[in-house]
Amino acid sequence: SPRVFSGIQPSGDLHLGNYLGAIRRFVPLQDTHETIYCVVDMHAITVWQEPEALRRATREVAAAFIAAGVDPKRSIVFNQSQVVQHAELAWVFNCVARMGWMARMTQFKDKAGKNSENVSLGLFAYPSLMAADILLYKATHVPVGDDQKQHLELTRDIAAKFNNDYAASIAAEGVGAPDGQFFPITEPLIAGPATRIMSLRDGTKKMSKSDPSEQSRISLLDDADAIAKKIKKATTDPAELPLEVDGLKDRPEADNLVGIYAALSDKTEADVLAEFGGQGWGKFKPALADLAVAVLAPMAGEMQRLLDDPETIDAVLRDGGERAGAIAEKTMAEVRSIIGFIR
Ligand code: AQP
Repeated sequence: SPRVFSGIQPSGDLHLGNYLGAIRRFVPLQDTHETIYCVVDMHAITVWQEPEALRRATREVAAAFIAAGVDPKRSIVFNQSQVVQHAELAWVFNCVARMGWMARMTQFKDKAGKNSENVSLGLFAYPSLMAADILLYKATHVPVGDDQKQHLELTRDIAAKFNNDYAASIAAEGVGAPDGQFFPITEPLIAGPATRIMSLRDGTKKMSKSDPSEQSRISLLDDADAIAKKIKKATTDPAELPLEVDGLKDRPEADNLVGIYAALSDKTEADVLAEFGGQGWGKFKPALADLAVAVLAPMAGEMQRLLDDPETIDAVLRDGGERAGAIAEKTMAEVRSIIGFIR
């Protein structure tokens, strides 16, 4: 049956990009797929996290999932470190993936910057752990933002190489799918108007948790006042909104704000321009702020309510961890025999 896996790092304030690019899309998939949603705390520590902040951020991501409409009874919701098989399979994949594949990853190059001698080894191996997250559950589909496309391609390469390197053993163990493959070649689900939300300060940079400027992102826990202020201050060019979608070309800030409006209102950019084309930012920005508050404020309230009761969140994560662990151990037991590890 089709199975979805996706993860979010507890590495700072969740923002509108995480919501529109990923979390919001988790909800309808519950009707059509078996769904597994993970707070990837082991990914988060590829860069330094204060332990107390990591615990808080882990609960915050789980609360965001639930507040957005993920039902922890229908979906499996857990934090990655509770299921040790993620680390175990990642090691196997470190031995399947090639150095050259990893070295081509643009996210590593962006995050490491000029200082690549001094970042953690984990940051370099990040995509290998991500492949393990997905393939441990033999997930067929992964809803992510556009920035994760390259990592998803690497996941497919790792699955294909493992299937190929161990083809004889997979057949001998009788653990392949009917087509002989052990791991599926996972499809990314990257669609809609908001697959890459850009910074409010710079339309050429993606909105990001790790941007030092809080003005660059709308956080999911921002209050109405903060949301309105950030949108009001968002960088734009001086021209009016265009009448046609074509007119957004080479206007990254305008394109971004119109895209956010479209995504938040479930309309197309063309619909939004039919309403606001020819008008100035003084009209559009307050309308966008009202819309953002209408969508985000109830969710922030629900997140806050959940966060006031951390024991309940931890119990959800523990229950999810047990259910995820059962699936993970089944895959891992097969992987150990395929490789030739004695138990
Ligand atoms: N700006 C974005 N627009 C659309 N989708 C986005 N995602 C992230 N930024 C945007 C999607 O959110 C999911 C979770 O991402 P992550 O926690 O793994 O972190 P990330 O992709 O590295 O994004 P961040 O939030 O910007 O974190 P930092 O600053 O730590 O790198 C993914 O599905 C991602 O595509």
